[in-house]
Amino acid sequence: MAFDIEMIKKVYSNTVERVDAAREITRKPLTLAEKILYSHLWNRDSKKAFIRGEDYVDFAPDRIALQDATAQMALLQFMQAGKTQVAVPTTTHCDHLIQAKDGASTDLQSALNTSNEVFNFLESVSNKYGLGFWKPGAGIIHQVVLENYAFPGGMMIGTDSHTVNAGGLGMVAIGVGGADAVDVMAGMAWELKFPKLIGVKLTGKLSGWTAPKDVILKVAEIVSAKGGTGAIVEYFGEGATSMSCTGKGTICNMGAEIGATTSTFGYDESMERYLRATDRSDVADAANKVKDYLTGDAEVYANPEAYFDQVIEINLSELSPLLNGPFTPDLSTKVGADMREKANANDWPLQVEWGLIGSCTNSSYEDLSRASSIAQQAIDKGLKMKSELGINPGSEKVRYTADRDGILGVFEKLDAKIFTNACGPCIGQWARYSDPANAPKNSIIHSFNRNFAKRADGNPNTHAFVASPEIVAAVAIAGRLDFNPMMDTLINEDGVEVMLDEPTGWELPPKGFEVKDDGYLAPQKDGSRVEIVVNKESERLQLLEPFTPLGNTLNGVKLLIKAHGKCTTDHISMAGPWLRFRGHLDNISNNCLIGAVNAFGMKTNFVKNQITGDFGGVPDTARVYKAAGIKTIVIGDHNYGEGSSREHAAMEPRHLGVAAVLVKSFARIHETNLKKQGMLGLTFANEADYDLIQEDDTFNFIDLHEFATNKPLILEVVHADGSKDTVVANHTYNSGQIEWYNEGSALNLIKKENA
Ligand code: MIC
Ligand code: SF4
Repeated sequence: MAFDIEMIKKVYSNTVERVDAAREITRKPLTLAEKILYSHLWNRDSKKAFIRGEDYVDFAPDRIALQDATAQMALLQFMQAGKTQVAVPTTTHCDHLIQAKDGASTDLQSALNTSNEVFNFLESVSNKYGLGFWKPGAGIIHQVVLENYAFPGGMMIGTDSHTVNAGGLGMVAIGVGGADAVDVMAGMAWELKFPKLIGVKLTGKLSGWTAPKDVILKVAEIVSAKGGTGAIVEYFGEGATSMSCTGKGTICNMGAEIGATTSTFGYDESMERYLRATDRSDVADAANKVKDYLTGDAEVYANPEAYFDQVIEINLSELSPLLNGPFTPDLSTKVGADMREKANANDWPLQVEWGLIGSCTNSSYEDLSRASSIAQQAIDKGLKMKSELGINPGSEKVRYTADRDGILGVFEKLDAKIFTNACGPCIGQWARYSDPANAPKNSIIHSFNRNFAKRADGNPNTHAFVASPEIVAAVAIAGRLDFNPMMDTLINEDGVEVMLDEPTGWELPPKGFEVKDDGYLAPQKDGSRVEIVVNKESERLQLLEPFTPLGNTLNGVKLLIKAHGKCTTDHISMAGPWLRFRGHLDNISNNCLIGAVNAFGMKTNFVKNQITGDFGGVPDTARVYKAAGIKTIVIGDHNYGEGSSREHAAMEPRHLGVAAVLVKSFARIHETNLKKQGMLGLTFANEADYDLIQEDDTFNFIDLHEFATNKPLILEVVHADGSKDTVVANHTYNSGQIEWYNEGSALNLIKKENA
């Protein structure tokens, strides 16, 4: 069985008891987010009312999900923790390591050929330690989780930033680094700073061309890519209940793009319908019995300003379809004339080469059916597609059902490529060019979530715009970025002017979901005899060596790179072709920070080696320092480490001898990842000090021997001419996290405690 109803019933009986208790402790009505948080406290007897944005709190999540690209490192760490079974239900999903090239039938086979070693490793580790395993081709982690495991009022963590997608089914689902997941798999608590709360009141109703995607594209415009940092976003109001469950999933999914800890919606009829359609009537029945506990209190929604830290109101009836991009998901433009103007002013190519529909963000049955209603019109109205079209369904269940119902057939008639049920073009696994670095400037439009430079196809000149699946279909038909389907006409093959009608579709398949083989493998009851083999010669997998503590005297630390501007996890540890090394720390370290722009010279992967005076790539230079026993520091701008949960972005610098990362501000998951690996993640107390840092600087940590909570660290920065500056560096380490630093990593501490 894919889910455990008894476990869910237990969660619900806890919820009732603990929510009532929390109301007394906090002496106020509760938001949904608070209900879920308070009912998942590790310490069941806690009587504390937590301070949002301040208190570190231990939680007990109900589930864990891992995906192939992050699971390798997570499981390599778990194998060191000395446990025989995972303590909490966990699943592994194979979705990232599959290229999109010619279409599912050949692409899946070639992924199996090239990555078999890794898939076998993940399968045998899952089997040994009691994790459920979803085979390559079964689907994208977040869609599979929504269909099988997510449940209203539950708490889960996942080693992927879009774990938040499960908020669409009323969960608090949070993306974490692998080391966090290891804690929970090993039976320990999971720690999070008690989040702030943002309420989004949705009034009105979506209609015509607007879709749930436009809601989150609008929210991103309002709050920006870091506006949700440290907060849970809770959606409510008539507009919320009027949307489908999977539409809510889309909105929560892209909460990662505003840096939110997670997003969620209260339990409602759309969720009930979705649970019943996905074979989980027993979960719906159980949820119905405790309905009031699975949504925010009425007083909260009636007077949100009194209970949320920030309130945003969006009238869905006034929303218009948006395109966000290029290069950042929070740059919003209305379809049509506004886009034409902006594109012309910024020299964005108006011609659109590709439209891509799918990914974990927008690949529900509803998404595919609405997009196909537009595609069907191209056929009916004699329009020739001006852009190419690609589809990556989110799961085998959706794919099989959409195929049965003729939805995929519509796309196929338009020569669309149906890629594997996997991430593919969303994560640089799109074999679009033979030489992406020298590929031409172009525009594409997709229904995914991220559009950082090089993200989809490795081409720095690809301008990617994010939109709803129905807008992607329309723009792909027109082939123009500035097409406004609500106003513009198109000329068909017979020279006749035609217009596209509004999209129509099905929230859920009228004939129900169906699937032949969903791709799930249950683990053995007793995995003790399962052997895990990691070949010493392997270039894909490498057993981990514990990191050595950095110690309390750090002097003579050299600047490795001062990153200029946006530095996401894609800049720090690129995906695409590098995904193949996710289980081999030394090999993947060769991509360390190669996408970051060096503030000196404004080039990528070109930094000064202070020992030799030569210039070279970041990883090579770091290796020279490491060999010489010299520690290094990375300097960064705002929202450093935004994007992915990949802990490689912390482990690689750690492996290459970086001791500290000092930035204007961090994205949450990345900051935790640095702490977990026993490094210093610091922020400038005075942001302007960023400008003091010179290319030849050396850093001395004056008072690291007094490293303590709530006490900034003082750094002496010695410039090449001998002059000095003092920089005050803030940090958010609590005493447990300082211990991780002292031990060399959180894992070292677990091992010590288990020894
Ligand atoms: C992504 O969307 O960037 C990824 C790839 O899914 C990552 C995880 C990873 O880097 O493996 C994420 O979002 O956390
Ligand atoms: Fe996969 Fe893209 Fe979703 Fe990440 S965002 S899980 S790469 S589909």
